[in-house]
Amino acid sequence: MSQDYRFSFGPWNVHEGADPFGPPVRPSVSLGEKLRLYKTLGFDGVQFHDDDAVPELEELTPGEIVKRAREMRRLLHDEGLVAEFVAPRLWEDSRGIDGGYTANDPGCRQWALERSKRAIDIARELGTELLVLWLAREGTYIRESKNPLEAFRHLLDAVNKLLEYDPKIVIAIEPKPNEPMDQAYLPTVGHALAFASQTVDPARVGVLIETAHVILAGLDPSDEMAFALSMGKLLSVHLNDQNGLKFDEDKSFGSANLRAAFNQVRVLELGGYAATGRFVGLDVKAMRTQKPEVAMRHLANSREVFLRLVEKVRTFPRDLEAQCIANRDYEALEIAILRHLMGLSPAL
Ligand code: XUL
Ligand code: MN
Repeated sequence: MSQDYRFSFGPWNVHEGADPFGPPVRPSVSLGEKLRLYKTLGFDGVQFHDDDAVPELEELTPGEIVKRAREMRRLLHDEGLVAEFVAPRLWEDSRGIDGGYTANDPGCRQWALERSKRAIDIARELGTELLVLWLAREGTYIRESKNPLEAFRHLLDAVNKLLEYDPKIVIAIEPKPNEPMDQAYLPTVGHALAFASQTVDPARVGVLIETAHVILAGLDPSDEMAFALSMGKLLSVHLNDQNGLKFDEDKSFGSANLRAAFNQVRVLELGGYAATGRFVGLDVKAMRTQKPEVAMRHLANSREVFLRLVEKVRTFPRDLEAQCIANRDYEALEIAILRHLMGLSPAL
């Protein structure tokens, strides 16, 4: 079973524990040390921001960036790891304050495009064709600050230019409805896929779906995943959990709503996700209270929950399910699922 799925996470998932209200509480872990953790935690894929792979890339020429990325690939190879994707980090630089692709300042928009091209260069050198766009600041704090029709045109223009820059690159949009912005321009999977259909090459644009982001949009993560899977558009996932409508919590997978986690796994199983060879990505944060030596267990725990839920999906009795559905007795189906999740016999 664990051989069916490949798992990935990003180096930002092992972190110092700072939050908006308090400083770091754990020492920094170097990228080299983080990479050594992957295999021991059961992970084979690394998700990169562009500057995770090539630190301080704004100080480097395109040629130097390519050279550093090549060195990173060797490091990955030595650890038996592969890069899953690269994501341009447009939201930390001062030129991204008003958004990148949708900034009002044309100079900032140009910067965002060039930075994204460098991210594609890095992806190419790391041996992956997947570019993830979490459109962090592409939205507004107040609606009147941008002409949204122009903003959508700028967004489409930027994505088209990236598709044209590298004919092999595949773009996964990671929708999120809010945070850091009051309102994001592509808040849901539906928005992202409608947008994808308008690009110069819709076949190369899909989505990365994060559990917490979908919950923040008031939607059901398993339905969003099924929607994308039904169109062959689910390029990656960021499994985690979220306890209601508050800040983006990135809790361990299944920790807030085990049944919703079961349903996400069920949909990935129904949609044949494992056979696509795509990674099961975890985007989970350790609690700030964790001591340094156990501040990576949330990753192994999330993977364990995923694999145990695969087992739960596969062992739920199909005849009982069919019988409940034929009788339209969904109360019976529900209690059977709950018993199964509680480790009891579903038929009792
Ligand atoms: C933000 C988020 C990011 C992206 C990668 O909420 O989920 O971590 O997944 O930049
Ligand atoms: Mn994410």
